Parts: sequence; C-alpha cells; structure tokens
Amino acid sequence: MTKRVFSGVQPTGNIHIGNYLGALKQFVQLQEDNECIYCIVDMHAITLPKDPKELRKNILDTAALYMAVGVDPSRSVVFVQSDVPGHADLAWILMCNAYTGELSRMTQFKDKNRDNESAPMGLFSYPVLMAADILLYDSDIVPVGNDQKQHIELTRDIAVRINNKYGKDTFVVPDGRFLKEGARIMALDDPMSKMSKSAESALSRISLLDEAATVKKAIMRSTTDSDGEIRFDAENKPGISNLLTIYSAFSGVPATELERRYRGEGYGAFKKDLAEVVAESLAPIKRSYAEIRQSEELIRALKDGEERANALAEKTMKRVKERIGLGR
Ligand code: ATP
Ligand code: LTN
Repeated sequence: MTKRVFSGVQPTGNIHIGNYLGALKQFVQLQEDNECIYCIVDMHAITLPKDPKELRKNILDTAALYMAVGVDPSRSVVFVQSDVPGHADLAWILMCNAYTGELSRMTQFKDKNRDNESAPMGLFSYPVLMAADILLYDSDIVPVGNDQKQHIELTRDIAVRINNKYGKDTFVVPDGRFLKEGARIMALDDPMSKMSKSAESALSRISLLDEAATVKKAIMRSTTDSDGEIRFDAENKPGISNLLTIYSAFSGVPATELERRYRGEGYGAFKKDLAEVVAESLAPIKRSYAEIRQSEELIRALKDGEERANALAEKTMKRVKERIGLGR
C-alpha cells in the first residue's frame, strides 16, 4: 500500500550536506513508491526575525534546491507553507490541545531561547505548527534528521490525545523516518555539535552550492584528533567518524571498507579524497540548480503544488472541524 509522506525544510539559506544526507536524500528515495508532499516551511522561518527580501529569495532558492536534488514536482506535491491557510488554522486547534509543560521541554526551544521574557510566542509554539504541517495531510511517514525526533514524538502525542477525545480516526498517527547513516552530520570545526545552517563559521558546514575549492578548504581544515588512525569510533574519534560517515554516504562505500582502504594512510590523503568525492557529488546538483532557479517551471510547479496541497488540506480541516464542533 502506498503511504503518505510529508516533510519540510526552512527557507533560511545555507542548505548543507547535513540537510541533504539527513532529509533531502530521503525525500527523493521515498518518491519511488509513496505519495509525497514536500513543503518549504516559510512560516517556521519567521519565528526569528528575517529580512523580507531575503526570506522571499530563500523560499525560491529552497524550492529550486528540492528540485535540483531530485524532488520531482510532477510526482510529488511541492509547495510553500504560507500558500495553504490550513497550516495556521489547524495549528490553533492543536495548540488548544498541547500542554505548556511539554512545549517547555523541547530542546530546540531551550537552545534558542536565551532571554526568557522576550522569546517570541512563535518560537515556543513552533513544534505545534510542525505537528499541524504533518497532521494536515494524514501523513504516515516523516523523513527528517535525528534532531527532529522530539518534535515527531510531540506530534504523535498530540494526535493520540485528540483521537482519544474526538474519535480514533480524527488524525493519522505518523512515524518519523531517520536514516541509519546521515541522520546527524556534525559540524566540521566542532564534531560535538550538529552541522547547522545558522552556525557563524562557514567552515563548520558544506553548503550544497559551495564551490569545489570551498568544499576542499572546509574538509582540509576540519577538526580531527592526533592519533592519526582512520577508524570509526564516534565516541573517542568524533571528527574522523563524522568524515567517514560523510564519505560513506556520498560514495556508497561502507565505513568498514573505507577503514580498510585507508589503513596506514594519513588524514591528509583521506581528506583530499573526501573533498573530491563531495565536490563531485555536488557538481550535478549545482548545475541543475542554476537551470531550475531561473526557469518559469519553478513558479508553475509551486502554483500547482499550492492547489494540490490546498485540496488535501481543506478535506482534513472539514473533517477535524466537524469532529470538534467548530462552525455551523
Ligand atoms: P539550524 O541548523 O539552523 O537549526 P536546520 O538545518 O536544523 O537549521 P531545517 O532547515 O528545518 O533546519 O532542517 C531541514 C532538515 O534537515 C530536517 O529534517 C533536519 O532534521 C535535517 N537536519 C538538519 N541538520 C542536520 C544535520 N546536521 N544532520 C542531519 N540532518 C540534519
Ligand atoms: N522543524 C523542522 C522543520 C519542519 C518540518 C515540518 C519537518 C517544519 N515542519 C514538518 C518535517 C515535517 C526543523 O527545524 N528542521
């Protein structure tokens, strides 16, 4: 039976190989035998202040990147979150069924909320909007990186809670889908924290549109250890283990085989080869991106996605409002 798949990426620029290996790569694979819906979550992006011009540009950049990595808008629904009013509509209903206690335990909120009193409400309720994104489309599967595990659990909890109150088939209870390899790519300059779009140092990440020379510089300078052995050991050798994961994910060669191939070699030679593997993998994405970003097809695809997503969302909202007793 085909399953319904939903996921989203924030249009915040700097989409990196962590986003690709943790999420976007799965988006493409799942299209083969599922009904997929992929969203550019622009309403999530404004939980922290954004320059309007830059945001608008980033929305189209992100949509073009989806397509450049292989998301096919004729098979999957590709659309912009704010083009579908159902997301905010459902988020309110879910907010009335979410607890402030469970939201204050979300680690992403705790990380970004340094100044308690002036943290925007949106930052606090962000995971509820994410739950609305997912539940609005009766999604079965949500492909994401490991950092989203807690948000998926919350989505499931809210769905079950509402089903218990208003009827078992009000919402489909979704499952997260995390890859074994690539679900958590670490920062190149600090392998103890995850690779992030928002980290200050550009050398911490490899963006999908980086030039080969930039890729090489970031990898050659990446933090490793001093024992000189190319061996996977995430606990004691997080830097080299992260590089092995990246190498393996891009080349398809298992990490154990890479260990064997590089036995006795120095980190320098290994890093040089890795830089080539990554740059070669990114080259076709970059070419295809440049073409798609300028094409009319991009705007047409998003318009078509908007219509298809709204049709699905309206059906769910009608059902949910009926169950809850909203409207006439
Ligand atoms: P930031 O790092 O600034 O918090 P982000 O990259 O986590 O932003 P999104 O654009 O919403 O934010 O993430 C898109 C997808 O990429 C999500 O599924 C997320 O789990 C995944 N992802 C993000 N960072 C990594 C990473 N380092 N490794 C693997 N997957 C990741
Ligand atoms: N919260 C996610 C982005 C996101 C998402 C979603 C992912 C918003 N809505 C729905 C999957 C499904 C993040 O910060 N990475």
